[in-house]
Amino acid sequence: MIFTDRTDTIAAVCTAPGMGAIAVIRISGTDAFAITDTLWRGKPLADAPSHTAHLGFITDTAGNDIDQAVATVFRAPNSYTGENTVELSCHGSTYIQQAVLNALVDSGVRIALPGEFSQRAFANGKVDLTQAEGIADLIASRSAEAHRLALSQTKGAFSHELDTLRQKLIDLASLIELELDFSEEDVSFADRTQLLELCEYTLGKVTALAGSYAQGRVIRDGYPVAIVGAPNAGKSTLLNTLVGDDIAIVSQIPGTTRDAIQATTLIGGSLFRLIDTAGLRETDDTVERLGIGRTHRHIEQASTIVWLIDPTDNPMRQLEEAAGTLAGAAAHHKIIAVGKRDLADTSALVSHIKSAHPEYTAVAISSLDSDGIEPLLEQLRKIGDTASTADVTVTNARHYQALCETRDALERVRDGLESGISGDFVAQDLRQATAALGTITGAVTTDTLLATIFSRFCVGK
Ligand SMILES: Nc1nc2c(ncn2[C@@H]2O[C@H](COP(=O)(O)OP(=O)(O)OP(=O)(O)O)[C@@H](O)[C@H]2O)c(=O)[nH]1
Ligand SMILES: [Mg+2]
Repeated sequence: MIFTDRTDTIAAVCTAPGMGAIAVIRISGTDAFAITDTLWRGKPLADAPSHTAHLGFITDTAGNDIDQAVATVFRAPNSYTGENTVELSCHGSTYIQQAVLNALVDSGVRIALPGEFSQRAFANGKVDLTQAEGIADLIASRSAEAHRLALSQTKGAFSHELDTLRQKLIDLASLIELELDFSEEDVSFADRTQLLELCEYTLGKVTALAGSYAQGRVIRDGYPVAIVGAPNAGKSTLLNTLVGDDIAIVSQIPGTTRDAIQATTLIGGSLFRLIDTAGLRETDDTVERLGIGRTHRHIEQASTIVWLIDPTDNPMRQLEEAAGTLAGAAAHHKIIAVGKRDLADTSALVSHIKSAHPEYTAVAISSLDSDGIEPLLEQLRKIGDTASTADVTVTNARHYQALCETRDALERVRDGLESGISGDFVAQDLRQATAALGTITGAVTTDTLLATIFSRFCVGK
């Protein structure tokens, strides 16, 4: 899907699908005022100054009133898209929304494709690609941190950082190209040590940005927390209590959970991706063994492991297994939670874990209510608080990929400069680095790339 026609006038419902108190329909394009006026019973919008709101009636093409509405007028270029725009706030019945859209289509507008308003904003120079993507991320943000990063991206913090880097690469390239132009005269304009320094500096910045993606992805998708332990330890009950919903099946039968069950929840303003797993034990059951295999994968991959111990069923044996497996796990945070504290005195066990295994955090909980899991929540909040405070953290897979391409090309430039290879080759790698970096903000772009990016946006944005 490639949007090549930018001359027509488009419209879409911008508010969430379904019924609401108010629905907003956005109309954007050169003829936005003229077309809406044919359906507008009120002061002509074509004469209205920009950024003014007007009460009137929206009608069908036969002149029958559909709804009383407020029309907000934005005149090009001072609108989101950079085009003439009307935002109709009408009552949010699904019937009204559809009737207004139908009337608009009958009067000559086209229904906007997903992301088409944002694509027009980009084409008209209102935002660059990272800012447009930041707007989509802002709409999708589910935690305070994801919201903060998306907002900073819409304000242009990331674009600014990239533009500075790109300018450095262009400076570097022009020095090398100058040297190439005069190579026959055996003149060396570019001091290779200076070039190398500039290259190392940019490479360091690009590598750090690419490196921030691991954290950025976690912020966007949630901190992965694997809840593991013996069958019947209470893992699924813990997941349900943490999420505040009855997501996983709970029963007294050991081996109830077969497959990993994931749910996201906000804890202390941070998003967590909780993974309830199949209980660890020796078994001949084929399906259960497959589930246990998945548990081991989650133990390897999760950044946080909560190992739940049932104090009523030989806890020392469970602790031995927990300590052995956790020792080999790469997770940053390893928590041993003694569960069912409402059923047993857990204080001696917790003290023992703290002294025998100071490398792990030990807590005692009961999953019967949210008060009982407070000691675990406190630990998870601390993990959320360690989140990046940097304004520029890469959260988008496309940006990460482009940064990796830039980094790889720059590494070739550095190696080339160090080994003193011909400027032609260095210049070629440098051009690649600059082009890859340029795709992030949209300084270098293709129709296919744009179509891929904007088609992922929601309708009406
Ligand atoms: N009293 C009490 N009972 C609990 C607690 N947590 C879980 N249980 C009970 O322990 C039993 C097993 O709970 P589950 O949550 O299904 O245990 P699980 O670890 O998911 O078990 P598998 O899926 O078989 O690995 C159920 O009867 C729960 O009601 C708790 O904190 N206190
Ligand atoms: Mg379970």
